[in-house]
Amino acid sequence: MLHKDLKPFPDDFFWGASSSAYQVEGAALEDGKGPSCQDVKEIPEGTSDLSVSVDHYHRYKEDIALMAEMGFKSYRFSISWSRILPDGTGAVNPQGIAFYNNLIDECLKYGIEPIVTMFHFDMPAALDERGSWSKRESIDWFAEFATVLFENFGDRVKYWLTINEQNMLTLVGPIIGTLHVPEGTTNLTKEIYQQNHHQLVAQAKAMQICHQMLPEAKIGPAPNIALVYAASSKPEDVIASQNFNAIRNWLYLDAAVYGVYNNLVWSYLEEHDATPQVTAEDLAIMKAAKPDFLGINYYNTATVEASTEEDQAGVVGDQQSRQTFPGIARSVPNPNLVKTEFGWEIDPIGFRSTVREIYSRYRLPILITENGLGAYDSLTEDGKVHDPYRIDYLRHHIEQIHLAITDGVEMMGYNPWSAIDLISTHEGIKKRYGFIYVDRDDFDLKTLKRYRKDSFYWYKKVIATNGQDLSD
Ligand code: BGP
Repeated sequence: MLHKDLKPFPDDFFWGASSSAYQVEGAALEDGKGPSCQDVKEIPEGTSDLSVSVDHYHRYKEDIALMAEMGFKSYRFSISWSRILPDGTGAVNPQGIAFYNNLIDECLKYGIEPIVTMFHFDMPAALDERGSWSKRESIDWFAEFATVLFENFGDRVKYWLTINEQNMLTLVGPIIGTLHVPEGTTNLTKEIYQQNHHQLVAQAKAMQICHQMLPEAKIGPAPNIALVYAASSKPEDVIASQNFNAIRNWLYLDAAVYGVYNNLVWSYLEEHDATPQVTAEDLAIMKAAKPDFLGINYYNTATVEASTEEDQAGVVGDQQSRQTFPGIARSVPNPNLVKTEFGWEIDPIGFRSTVREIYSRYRLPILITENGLGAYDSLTEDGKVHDPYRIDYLRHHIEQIHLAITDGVEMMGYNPWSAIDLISTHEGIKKRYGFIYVDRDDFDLKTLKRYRKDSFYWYKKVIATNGQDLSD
């Protein structure tokens, strides 16, 4: 659509940014916190461990004050399951409750809406040892955790996200350090999609508990959605794009919103003897759960071409990776897009097409819970960080949100990744995303001092003008 006049951003648009507990807090085993799978995983070569991260646990007051200085309306962060329940179930850690009470209160002190992700890649190690999401009882473990969260924080937290990027847990778990493979697994696809099923039911149960305990609160999923393009106008490439859209994207949103399994994906699972065990009660729970909005992480689009059965299955790269499903779809580079220094394609127009597609399928308000540019930032002698490349990236993506709003897509907010530099899932602190620079390297904690990047001042103006002024 060519728009003569753009509709304004909503007055209550959530301008903010995001983080996750394991990537930002540190204090990994402090004040009663139990280890999570992230604290016991094999650390990717050449990257920092998560014992300190950027020490948000001790420095959150300074960090929230900096977010308030930018004018944030919201801060999307996650709560560490094993900081609240060190063993994953049972005894509650009072110091964990106290930390998140303080973090939430600090946000509210500045009028910043806390948007809480319940699960962000950090399964308690104790539950990993008991079989993690392989076990059907993981549904009850998550329901217990959800109840503790709603009991303790539901009086002040009005926006909840269930599982961060469940599709990435399923598709690229090994990269993220979250894949749990039980001894003796013979059909890995079946195992992974059974775990995924338990997550779908657990998510649905958490939504129901939220609506029962906190009738005023709003809750939704937070998948990583990338619209999948056909590499050409060849009909078989279009079929391939429909296949990968279903496997990568619609499986998760069809289940969360309508409580049904996407038919293309179910057919793919049948073909590979990988359909999960699903009970009538599971489906009833999934159908009864009604998300109030959709949290969406967007980094870029994907492009696929037709694939033959002879193709080699596999993943090249990470969550924005190239994946091949023999006979179904084969990811290929998009020659029309430039890439970041870390190889991720950049597609602002694809942002608009992705949210348009989501809205036309699900007709629910969309909260952007991640979008951002990982880059090698550097600190100058006089304490500056010049990141015009990040300003450009964010400007171009915000422009597309503005167009989507004018297209009639209900956009609730924009919370880019990340509020402050933090530890990448697999590329360390060197892959920086924040508006706030943290003075540490992967193997040298340095001062951990915070510095305002140029993008900090730019975003402050964007927020002050409610998205009207995106100029440098
Ligand atoms: C998303 C995760 C975030 C964050 C982001 C950046 O998939 O939800 O936790 O990690 O990707 O990715 P990376 O850290 O791999 O650069």
